[in-house]
Amino acid sequence: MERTLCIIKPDAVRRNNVGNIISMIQSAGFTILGLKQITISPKVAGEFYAVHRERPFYAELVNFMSGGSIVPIALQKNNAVADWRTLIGATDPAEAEEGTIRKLYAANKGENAVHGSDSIENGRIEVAFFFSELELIG
Ligand code: 3AN
Repeated sequence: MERTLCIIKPDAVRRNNVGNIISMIQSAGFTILGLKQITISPKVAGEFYAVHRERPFYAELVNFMSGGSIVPIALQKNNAVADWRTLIGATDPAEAEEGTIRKLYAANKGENAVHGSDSIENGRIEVAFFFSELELIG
């Protein structure tokens, strides 16, 4: 079964939207395999977003993601990666469809409430970045 990684980002945690977002995840039929609230260092945030190392927003992104609590959630579902991307909406909330998580809860392109893996392969890699198999329900 396909896996994808959700991260509820510091902006959404700060605005107390964790419960609302989890409710949307469950209503959409995802199985939550693992979930925790943590803070990460700039080094760990930098590793997670290493693919964006050359992008102009990299330092801002690392600073933002290590600047408050985050809630990584391992999700499972048929077609989990694409269905989660559909539910979260476009990177820029101004372009996100009505009813999507980013339309409802994101402030801007940088502080955009949630993360979603962009491929099946990255879904597996990113779930493993935050969770050991022992932390995931079988
Ligand atoms: P997505 O999160 O929709 O997959 P990506 O992979 O293009 O979007 O970007 C990863 C993260 O980098 C975004 N979630 C966002 O936090 C940040 N980001 C993307 N574009 C910008 C930008 N123009 N300015 C600031 N931050 C950005």
